[in-house]
Amino acid sequence: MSLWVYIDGRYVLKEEAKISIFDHGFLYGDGVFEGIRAYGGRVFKLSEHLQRLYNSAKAIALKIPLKEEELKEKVLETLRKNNLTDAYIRLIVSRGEGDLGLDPHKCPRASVIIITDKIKIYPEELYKKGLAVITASTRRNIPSALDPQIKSLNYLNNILAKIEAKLREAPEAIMLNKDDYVAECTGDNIFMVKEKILFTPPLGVGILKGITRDVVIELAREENVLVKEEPFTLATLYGAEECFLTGTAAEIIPVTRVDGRVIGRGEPGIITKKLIKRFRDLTLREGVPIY
Ligand code: PXG
Repeated sequence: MSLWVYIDGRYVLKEEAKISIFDHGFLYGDGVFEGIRAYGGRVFKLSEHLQRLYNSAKAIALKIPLKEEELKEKVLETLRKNNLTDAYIRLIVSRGEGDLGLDPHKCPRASVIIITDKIKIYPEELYKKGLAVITASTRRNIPSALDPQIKSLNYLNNILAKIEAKLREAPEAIMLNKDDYVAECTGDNIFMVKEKILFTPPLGVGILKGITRDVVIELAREENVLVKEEPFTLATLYGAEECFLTGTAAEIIPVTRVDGRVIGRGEPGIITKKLIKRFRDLTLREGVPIY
């Protein structure tokens, strides 16, 4: 099946979709992005993702050359053009073409790219068994240098941690912040359950404010689970009863081992399983209709 990609107001076939080697997104990672999902003909949390994209762009003083409402329509149009109802959507806004210098003022026009494709996710078996993750030695960027709340095209910090995971044959890596607190994984937020309380690191630890994280906090509260956004260390996590990761691609995925330590009984916990079910129900009920 041929896929159409939206680039700056035009649709081109995936094979012909190209950007300039002078684009500062390519030269410097100067740009922002979002990863979004569509389930059963509806785009999940589209406004929230667009809001975060515009906020990330604002933080790097990048003007998106489309109004939010227009961009939303383009996302839906791209999905329709590709006949997709269940999809992964990658929205990219790069600084655009400039010269070889850093100066963003030499890039007159930001580029907007929308890629939609079938989703590639973890095999269902891992949702039943849980992941065995490791802790990376690479620390999460300090917010005063590059705030993790900006979803920028510069993901080298996360990629370095992902390389560590792969070298140790783990699917994901936990990243700590510079003060030794658990921050997040390379592309997912992290939660743990202790004494029936659901804990997740607060934004101040230096993490991305995940949209799935927000949904999970809300669902847990609806289930009368006490949720605390509090910093915790690795030693505390090793003693958790349950642990899971959240992200647009992974949704909610259980973690059953951390650095070789078995979490709880070594299988997905009760609260985790309940949240997975509630989350899946929600994705099928809510969202912006494509048609
Ligand atoms: N933390 C980081 C650092 C992320 O990049 C999340 C948490 C989860 O956020 P959402 O809003 O998705 O719940 C992300 C998500 C992928 C992929 O394809 C995901 C992300 C970035 C790059 C690739 O799995 N971001």
